[in-house]
Amino acid sequence: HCHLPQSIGVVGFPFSKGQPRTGAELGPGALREAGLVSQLESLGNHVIDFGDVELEPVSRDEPVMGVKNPLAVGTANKKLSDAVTKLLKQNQSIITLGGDHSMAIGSIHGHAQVEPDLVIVWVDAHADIHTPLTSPSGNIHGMPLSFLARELQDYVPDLPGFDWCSPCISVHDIAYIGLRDVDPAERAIIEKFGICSYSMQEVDKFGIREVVDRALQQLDPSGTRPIHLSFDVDGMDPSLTPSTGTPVPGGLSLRETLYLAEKIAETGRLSVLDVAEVNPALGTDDKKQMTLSNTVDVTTTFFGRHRQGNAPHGYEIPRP
Ligand code: EXY
Ligand code: MN
Ligand code: MN
Ligand code: MN
Repeated sequence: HCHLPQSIGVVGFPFSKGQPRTGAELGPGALREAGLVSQLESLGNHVIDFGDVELEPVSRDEPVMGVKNPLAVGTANKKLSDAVTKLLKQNQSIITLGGDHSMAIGSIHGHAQVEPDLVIVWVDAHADIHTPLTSPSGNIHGMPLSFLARELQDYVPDLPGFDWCSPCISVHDIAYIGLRDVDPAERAIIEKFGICSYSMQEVDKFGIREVVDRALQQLDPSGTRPIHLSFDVDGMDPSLTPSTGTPVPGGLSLRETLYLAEKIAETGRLSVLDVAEVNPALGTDDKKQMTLSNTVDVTTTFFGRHRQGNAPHGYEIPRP
């Protein structure tokens, strides 16, 4: 089989206030510098880099109910949402380069304005579904799904900067893959609503092939709905992506992650890919390079790179 070349828009979201460590705002620049755009192009994709979402500093931003930087996170994500909505109308697919994982608020919201029928595959060590009231840390990167899911709105208070953020998905449109650090309240939310979850235990038990098949089948038996793939690099094992803010041992291997990416690419329905939580300021230079090269390899695999190799489109074997 082969992939039709895609038109892909790339947009950076240089933002890190959804969590306390500085450096995640450098993710988009570092991924570009690692050759992401040219590697996507070399697969035959038509790629346009739209640069970074322009973010303005926020002056007064006191915690609200323990939630940190609500105004900064809310206003930045409004801009990302508008950018994704606009760019998706001109491109088949969008890659959003984070930035911490609070970026999923804007990215999914913006995606849903164009594709209200989207499904979400959430690859992460964490469930990122705390409400502002259940979060142990107040860091919004652990909460994005609670702002987006209709079923959770009774549990989510109004926060400054979030007035634009109307819920746009159902909890039943989410499938997790790779979980291994889920807080008690998050587990209670997953169980209460029966959210589709494949933790590392299921990956061990069934294998990645069965996990990906089941997740896609449960989300969308018809196999027709657009896919939002929210890829937190801490879903992979920290031996592969060490430069990230909240590493958790025991993660997805490179082979498991590439298999997942190949299968998602094969659906032809990947509409938006988030690449979240790369923090080039963390770890030695070696660790940073490893994180970037593994992340670029996974990202290009979501857009047609195959481990079996890719023959150039229209290639003619040279004759003497
Ligand atoms: N569950 C923890 C919290 O809410 O503070 C840790 C969240 C980490 C979120 C990371 C990026 O996926
Ligand atoms: Mn995350
Ligand atoms: Mn995570
Ligand atoms: Mn393929």
